[in-house]
Amino acid sequence: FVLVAVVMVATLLASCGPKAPSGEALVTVKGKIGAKNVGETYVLDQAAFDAKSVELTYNDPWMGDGLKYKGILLKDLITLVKPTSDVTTVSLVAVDGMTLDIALADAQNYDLMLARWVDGELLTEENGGPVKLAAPEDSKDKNNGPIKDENWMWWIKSVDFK
Ligand SMILES: Nc1nc2c(c(=O)[nH]1)N[C@H]1C(S)=C(S)[C@@H](COP(=O)(O)O)O[C@H]1N2
Ligand SMILES: [Mo]
Repeated sequence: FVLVAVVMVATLLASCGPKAPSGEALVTVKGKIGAKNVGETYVLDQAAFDAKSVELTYNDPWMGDGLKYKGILLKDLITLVKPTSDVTTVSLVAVDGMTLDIALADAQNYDLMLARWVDGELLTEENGGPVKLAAPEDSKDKNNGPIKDENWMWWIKSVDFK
């Protein structure tokens, strides 16, 4: 009982306490990024996703066609963090070690999304969350684009401009 009481009081205190200045990092952006106010790394937390996300419809090769994914477009992230002029590659890294290199030009030309929601629900670990890659039809290799079905990368933890 004492343990339960201590946990309850601690939970209550934590919920009343001051909010941390920045939430837990969902995705860390790093590498050669140039925006003066950004610094060496740029953290995308839930507040960033709330503020910068757009919703678009994608045909997901694994979860089905016509799904509304909402998240931050890589092209918008590029505008935000301003990679230096020698950057050629946007490298996505997942918690399981999977890495996907995307040409910077492709990231600028297609609506590639760091997706946080599907059909209005936060992504779960089971369906690739907290953040996964969503790719539009015109970027798919069957339409001569750069993205293969297996490039729909789950559990993205960082974006590295190289
Ligand atoms: N992070 C991460 N994303 C990934 C993969 C992976 O191994 N790690 N595999 C890809 C492949 S090859 C497939 S087939 C799909 C579906 O994965 P599943 O077979 O586990 O459902 O996820 C893709 N995204
Ligand atoms: Mo696969």
